[in-house]
Amino acid sequence: MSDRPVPSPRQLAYQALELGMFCHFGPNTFADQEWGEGDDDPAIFDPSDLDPDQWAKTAADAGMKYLVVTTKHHDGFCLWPTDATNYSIASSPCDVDMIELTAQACRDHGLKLGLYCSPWDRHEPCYDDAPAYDRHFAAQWTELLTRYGDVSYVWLDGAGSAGHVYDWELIIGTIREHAPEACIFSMGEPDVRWVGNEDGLAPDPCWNVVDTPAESHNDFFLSDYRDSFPHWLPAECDARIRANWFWHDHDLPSLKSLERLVHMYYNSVGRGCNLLLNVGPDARGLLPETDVDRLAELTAELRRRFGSPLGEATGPAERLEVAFDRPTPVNHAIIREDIAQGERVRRFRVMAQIRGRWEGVHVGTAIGSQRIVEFPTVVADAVAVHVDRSDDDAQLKRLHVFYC
Ligand code: FUL
Repeated sequence: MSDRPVPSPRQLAYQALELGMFCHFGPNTFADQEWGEGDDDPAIFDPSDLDPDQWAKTAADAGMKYLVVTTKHHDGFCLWPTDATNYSIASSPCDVDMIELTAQACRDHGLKLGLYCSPWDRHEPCYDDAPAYDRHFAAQWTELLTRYGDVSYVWLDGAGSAGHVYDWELIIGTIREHAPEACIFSMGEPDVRWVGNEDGLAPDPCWNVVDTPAESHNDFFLSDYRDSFPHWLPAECDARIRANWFWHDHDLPSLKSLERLVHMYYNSVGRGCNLLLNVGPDARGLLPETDVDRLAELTAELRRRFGSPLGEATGPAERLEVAFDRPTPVNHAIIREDIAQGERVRRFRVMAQIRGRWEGVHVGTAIGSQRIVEFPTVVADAVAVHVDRSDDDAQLKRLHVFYC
């Protein structure tokens, strides 16, 4: 038996989610900026029709399984009435608890809730007093993780924090104490790593096991974690439906095309990563109709491609085969490995049986939780996936075959 790392239960639960929605919303939305400096007047935060239910419904309709909302971006403005600072929604004309509304909307639409709370804080006067800020930030996480029911994901963004020393024992300890089942993104003692770009594109292969800290695109670790690589550390692809994270009334032309989004899906979810796609609520507090429509197009297209497999074979097995009762055009396969057993496949082949002869149509390395394989159309009697090389016995879970 190999002693390579395997996923924890919370990582397995996270990896099964595959597709999520990111919502960046805050004073930046009203100030036509991406990184507020922490001095925007709370009075500008004044959405006319704030409706997190519309965000959650849109996400659920798009087949997304989780929603991550900015509770505080780098500008330090808190979207919940925190006791830690006055610089919050409680000082704005919009006197509601936006995180409460979002948590309720997620429950209503069957989504897991993720909370983004920026470590870097450009407003908080104690930010430069590291121990004081550690206590402040930990207190904010205590509020976020005790007031809103289950939180499945804690999103720690490294931007702006270079050179700042955080007390990860305190911060991670606080998060684990209140939300032991939540995965943590990227910092401290991460369960999930950043893929390394914001384009929704994972490299090929994109292994789940990371051997060194340098491969994880992050420098902020608890020392025990840093000293105990390799880790099971799946990558998440965070990406934007437009050019920016926050809504701007002038960036509609940057709305990504259906083709771009499908390409993104193939190169993220199709490479075994979760895709966290940002759709920024506008100054009404609603996802723009244009963006909602584009997501609906994406959902319809993915359903058209992958909604009805031509055949299915299930494992556990080292080889899976789908046989047809007549020659059938095929050009895609979706292969899953049982990652609960770890990432064992090192090299695989997809074969098609054409007029009685087996021919290779694709070779690859990583399968992981899910691998979408596209190949030139062939008319086949059967399609099979073979594992050519693996650590221990490969455990293929499922093969689906399609003609798109
Ligand atoms: C980055 C941030 O600086 C962006 O504003 C955004 O929040 C993105 C998800 O992460 O690091």
